Formats: sequence, C-alpha cells, structure tokens
Amino acid sequence: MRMNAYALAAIATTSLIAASASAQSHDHAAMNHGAHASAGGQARAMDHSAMMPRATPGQTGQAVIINGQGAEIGKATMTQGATGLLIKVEATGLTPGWHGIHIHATGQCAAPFTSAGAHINHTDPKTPHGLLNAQGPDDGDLPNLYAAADGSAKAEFFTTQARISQDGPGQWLWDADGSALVIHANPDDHNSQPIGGAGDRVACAVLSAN
Ligand SMILES: [Cu+2]
Repeated sequence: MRMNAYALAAIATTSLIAASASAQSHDHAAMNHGAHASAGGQARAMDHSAMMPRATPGQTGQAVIINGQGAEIGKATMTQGATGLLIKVEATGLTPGWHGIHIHATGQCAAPFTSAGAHINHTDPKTPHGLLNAQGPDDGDLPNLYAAADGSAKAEFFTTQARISQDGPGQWLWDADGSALVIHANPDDHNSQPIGGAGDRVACAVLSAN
C-alpha cells in the first residue's frame, strides 16, 4: 500500500510538472533557448581553443602549376582561413576526367616530380592515406580535381591539415624546404595505399613564401 501511494504521488508530481511546463511552454522555450545559446557558445569557444589552434585569416600566396615538360599550365591560389587553408586551382592541358591532387612534402617540381617527396604527413604516429580511409587521412589528402573535355579544371579545396600562416592548424607549407601541390594522372580512390591508385605525377606547383 505504501509503495503504491509513493508511486501515485510520483506520477501526480510528474503530471503536475508536465502540465505546468505545457501551460508555460512559450515562455519556457524562450528562456531555454537563450540559456542554451549562451552556454553552447561558450562551450564551443572553449573546445576550439583547447583542441584546434586558429590562424589569423587573410594571408595569401600563389603558385605556378607546371606539367611534365616544365610548361606553365595553371596556378594555385592559397588563402589562409581561421580554421584551415583554401586552395583555388585553375589549370589547363590535363587529360579529361578526375585527378588525384595532394600536398607533397618538398617544394621541388623537377619532372617526373618525385622530387616533391611523399605527402605531408607529420603526425605521430603517421596516419595512412585516404580521406575515406578508416585510419586516415594523411595531412596531404584532398578531394579529386575534375578536368573537363577541353582539359581545363577549376576547383576550390579547403583543408584543415595545412596552413601558409606561421601559426594555426595543420602542417606549415612554407617551412624551410617548402611543399608542393601535385596533380596525378588518375583519380584517388581515397582509401588504398599509398596514394589511392592516383598513378603518375603529371603536374606540380612549388608552394613557398612569395
Ligand atoms: Cu600525391
């Protein structure tokens, strides 16, 4: 009997609260929203400063893209954002279709561009290649670049794993030996090792302070 009485009392109390909340739902919603937004904003700001360094946005850089014969076929324009780097690619003379494009570790573009080294990947332990790899990606990974039937390609990429500013998130591309943006012959499957089956290096741009 006592258990039942307590249970009934608990239900009655719950119902009362529910009814009260329902009757004042409009005011409560407004109050909760304001409180939530304030607390949420503070929490996000704290998470950012604790987990991800922010860059001062606005710094820019340009790089010339050359093909395997050393001819200029386009340019890459980099703009630093607070949380990552925007890379705008404009190129011509590519074979139509998808092409893997990555940031490589060394700022040297001597054909066949092996001089550009492997992908920037300075995390410890190093992560495998692939934006869609369960253990990846590595820091140099980007989505594929698409060249139209006339061989021209225009795209913007944004990566949080690289920067041109001295401080900020990701690898600093303008370090002592620079870095390189490399376009491959084939699309990157974003998963397999070491470069997602992207094949030969067909174009390259030296990334360094200018
Ligand atoms: Cu590559």
